[in-house]
Amino acid sequence: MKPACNSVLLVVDVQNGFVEGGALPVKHGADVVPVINELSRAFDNIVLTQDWHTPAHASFASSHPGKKAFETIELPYGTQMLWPDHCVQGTDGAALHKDLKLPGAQLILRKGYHRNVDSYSAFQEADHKTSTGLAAYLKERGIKTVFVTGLATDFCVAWTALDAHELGFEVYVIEDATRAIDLNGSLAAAWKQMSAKGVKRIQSADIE
Ligand code: VGL
Ligand code: ZN
Repeated sequence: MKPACNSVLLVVDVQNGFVEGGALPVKHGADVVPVINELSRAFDNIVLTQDWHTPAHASFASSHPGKKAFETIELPYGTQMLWPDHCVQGTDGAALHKDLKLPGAQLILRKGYHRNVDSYSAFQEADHKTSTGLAAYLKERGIKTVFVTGLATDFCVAWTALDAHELGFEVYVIEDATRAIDLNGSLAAAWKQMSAKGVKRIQSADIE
C-alpha cells in the first residue's frame, strides 16, 4: 500500500533511554531506527514523540519509597506501573536516537511532563482526561490515517494506537518498526486489544 497524502507516520519515543545502554532498554530497540528511516520516504507527514518526564516523576519507582521498578502503585487516576528513572527532561537519555534521520519531521511532541501524571499515549495523559493537543493538530491538518512506529509496542505504541482509533483516525501499527518491553504477557495483551478495537497490524514491507 501507498500511504495517502492525508496520512502521518508517527514515530513514538525512539530515544536513548529506550535502547541498549539506556535506563529502560527495550530489547533490540535500536533495530527500529533503520526501518523507520526507510519508511519515512513514503510519507508526506511525519510526527515524532519524546517521553519527557520531570525529575522525581510519579512513574519513577525512585519517587515511591519502598517500591521497586516494574512493581505497580495506585495513583489517583488508577494503577501505575513503576519504571526506572528515564527520559528526564533535557538529559541525554531523553534525546532522540542519533541515527534517526527524519529531517522532514514536522512536529516533535513531548509528553509525560506533568510530574504527577504519566502519558504513554501521544494523545491523552494517563488520567484519561488531559489532552496533549495532538488530535486537534492532526485534524486541523486534515490527517485521517495514522501509521504508528517506535517504542515500546506494548506501552506507548499501543496506547497511542488505541487512542488514535478512539479519536476517529484509521490506524495501522507497523510491527517490525516497533519493539516491545513485554512484561508478564503485555505484548500479547496489547496486540489482542489493538486487534479487537480495529487497529491494523502490518509490516514495513507492506508500505511502498
Ligand atoms: C514507555 C514506559 C515508560 C514507552 C514510556 O515509550 O513505551 N514505556 N515510559
Ligand atoms: Zn516514561
